[in-house]
Amino acid sequence: MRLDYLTIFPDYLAPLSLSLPGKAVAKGLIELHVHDLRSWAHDRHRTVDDTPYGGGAGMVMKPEPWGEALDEVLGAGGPDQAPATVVFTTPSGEPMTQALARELAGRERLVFACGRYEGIDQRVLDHARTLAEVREVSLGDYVLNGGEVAALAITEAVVRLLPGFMGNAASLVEESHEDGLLEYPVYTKPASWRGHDVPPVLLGGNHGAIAAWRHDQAVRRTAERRPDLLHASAAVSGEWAAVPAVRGDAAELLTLQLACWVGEALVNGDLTLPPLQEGLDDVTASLSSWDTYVVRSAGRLVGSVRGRLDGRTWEIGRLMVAPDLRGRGLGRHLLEHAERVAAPEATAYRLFTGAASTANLRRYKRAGYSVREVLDGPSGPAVLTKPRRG
Ligand code: 6GU
Repeated sequence: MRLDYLTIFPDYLAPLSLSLPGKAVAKGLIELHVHDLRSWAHDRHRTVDDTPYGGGAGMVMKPEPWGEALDEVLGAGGPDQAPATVVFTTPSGEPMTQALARELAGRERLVFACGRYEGIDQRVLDHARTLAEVREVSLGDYVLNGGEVAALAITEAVVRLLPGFMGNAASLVEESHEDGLLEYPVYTKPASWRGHDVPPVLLGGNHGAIAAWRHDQAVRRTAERRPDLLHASAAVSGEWAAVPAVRGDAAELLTLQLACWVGEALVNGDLTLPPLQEGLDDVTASLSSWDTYVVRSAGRLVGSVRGRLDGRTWEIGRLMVAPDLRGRGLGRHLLEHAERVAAPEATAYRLFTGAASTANLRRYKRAGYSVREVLDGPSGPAVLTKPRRG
């Protein structure tokens, strides 16, 4: 693997030749190249930044040095080089995770572009996308002065996963982490230290009991420190807040949609229902033509509904609740929310459900809807309406 770094502080990356990446270089697993971005700035002061168009605080990194640097570094491997992935380190990137480390560990070339100031001119990223795969990556929800520390951290997470670096031990350790849970506390000798004792269960040889204790500790820690990692069904609060959906919700919306409509398809004997035919692009596009709302519980998207005006009727659709969280009032809550946010011109609500979806029909009737007609179609969708009051 070849790793390149573009930065205005090459010294900041000196630790790369120490410790872990240094060891990987010595083993011949990786090749490191640190570049000073200013060597592609040609004015007397080797300027790399300028004031932002449109005004605002701070400085923006100019496109020209970045453009030349990327052209040169990406071409450095010769004509039959492996394709590179360019990692722009930025607080507005996707979060760095173990999964992303694993993904990057599979690349043959990584180029780290370390941003400074208020960011890099957007056209640099647009240009880079014409040359290579581009990832914008953040270490977390806090702001550093520049992306160099992030590039170091990402490098360390990636390099330790390279085959041959730590033998198989590393991957085995990774695999044995209980998925999605924080690590349990660990102890070594002595069994008693300054009045603190090692939990007795660890001193006995009962491996089943030890595994159970560790699992319990991992769950407790996760619930305490990272409730967002726990499965929603283990942490459901009953306090639902429907908020407008954003593009980043689309993948989870599609997953929930598929989970919900497979059941509908089976009940109605129709696997051609539109919600089962859609892909990520369709769901993303729908966010522009509908007012879509989502409910999250402990970070997980567990419910959604959408509405839009058709004449003077507020059409409500895609009312969905995660299958494992039904029967807790979330569906009713979402329906009431969809009615509450109807456009002011609306004089009635309308929704559709499969003619054979008796549970849905019962629920909608209880909420004040009546069946207007049953349409022609494999699932004979029923059209229900309800007048708007007040
Ligand atoms: Cl990658 N860069 C900067 N400047 N700040 C950050 C970050 C990256 N990740 C979290 N904060």
